[in-house]
Amino acid sequence: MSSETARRTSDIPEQGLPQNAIIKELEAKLQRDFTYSSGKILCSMCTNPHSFAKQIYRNYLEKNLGDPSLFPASIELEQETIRMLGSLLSNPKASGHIVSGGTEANIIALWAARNLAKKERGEVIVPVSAHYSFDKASDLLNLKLIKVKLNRRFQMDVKAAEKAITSKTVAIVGVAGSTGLGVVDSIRELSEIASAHNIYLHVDAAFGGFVLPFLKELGYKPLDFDFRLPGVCSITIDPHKMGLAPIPAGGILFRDAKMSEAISMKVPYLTGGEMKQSTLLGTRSGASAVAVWALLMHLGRAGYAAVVKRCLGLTWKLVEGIQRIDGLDIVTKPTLNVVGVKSDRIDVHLIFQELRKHGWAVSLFLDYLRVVIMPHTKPSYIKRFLEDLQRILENLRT
Ligand code: 0PR
Repeated sequence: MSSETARRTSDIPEQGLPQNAIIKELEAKLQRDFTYSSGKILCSMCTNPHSFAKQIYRNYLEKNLGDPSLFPASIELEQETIRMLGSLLSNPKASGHIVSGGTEANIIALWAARNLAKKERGEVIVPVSAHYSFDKASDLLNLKLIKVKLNRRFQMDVKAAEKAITSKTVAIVGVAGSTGLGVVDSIRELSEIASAHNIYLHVDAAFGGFVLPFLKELGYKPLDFDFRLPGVCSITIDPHKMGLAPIPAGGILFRDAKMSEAISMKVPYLTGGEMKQSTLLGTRSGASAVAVWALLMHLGRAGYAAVVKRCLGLTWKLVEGIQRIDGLDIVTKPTLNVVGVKSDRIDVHLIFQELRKHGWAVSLFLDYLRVVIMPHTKPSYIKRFLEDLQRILENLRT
């Protein structure tokens, strides 16, 4: 037995090991993980970050946005990044932060909405398709989630949402790119309702935020979802999903700074004197924000549009392929690069298990499989996936 295998995994070595030995051990230990480059990951809303963003991220690992007095230039870059994201979402004056991800962004949005509303035992109206980060947020913030059914197109039922409004409502949440099917709720109608009742509207575009702004120029039907709609108060948009940035990088944008003021805390003792913080985390990655800034500058709008064009093109190839396989169909026509796959003949759990045996990672929802076509997906992977699916279906049918 080698000394490595003899070591208990709970032991910190008494004497440090040479770096090469550790690197070798890590390579061996991490081999079981999936890799984006294998082409087998079809379930993730994250991707292999852009190489330039990785390089920039590595260069600035020591930056801490939690201490603006030490890193004022990094904070300035974070704020420039927010303004660029704001202009992508039709409001260059938006305020906000690069945060750890969609979960933190959604928590921050509801935190602000709750504080602004100043209501006892507040309620938040969400579609049943909302990401589970809203369950976390409601638990943390002592808010009750009112889950509203979907219409036939898997969008939040707007009439049901309006009916759910009470004197306790502190916010309505619309999803622009749902986790399961990539569906975009009718944010325009939600905006009208929210404005009419003077209620905070948050849009979760964690996934759709880097896709929807490009639909029009790519010849797809554009969908309103952003600050152009007057009722929209805040938007989650995640650079570490379709933004190609290294994890962790989420984004929370508020229509104006007054909204985020509702959650700002005074931090009196830092080097630069009294500071205000309006994020959940204290110490937080400056490298993340700088990498997003650098990537926005490097890819530009055209670069992101090209990424979206490729993903959507491949999505449609996948859809055509799925529809050609006897026994399979799509759940709904995709708006974004997310496809729900269902079967009226074979239990999707069985298909999921067979795909897993073939090394494919897709997501298993209650009665459908989710495939996400991210920038790491190549046409050859889709071709192989469809071939395997076809064979799996044939075998399961016999
Ligand atoms: N909002 C929406 C609409 C989401 O889909 C997600 C995550 C979040 C918020 C939360 O974002 P964070 O995970 O950044 O906090 N959606 C993915 C999902 O649940 C997250 C994911 C990503 C899961 C990669 C698996 C994976 O491999 O499917």
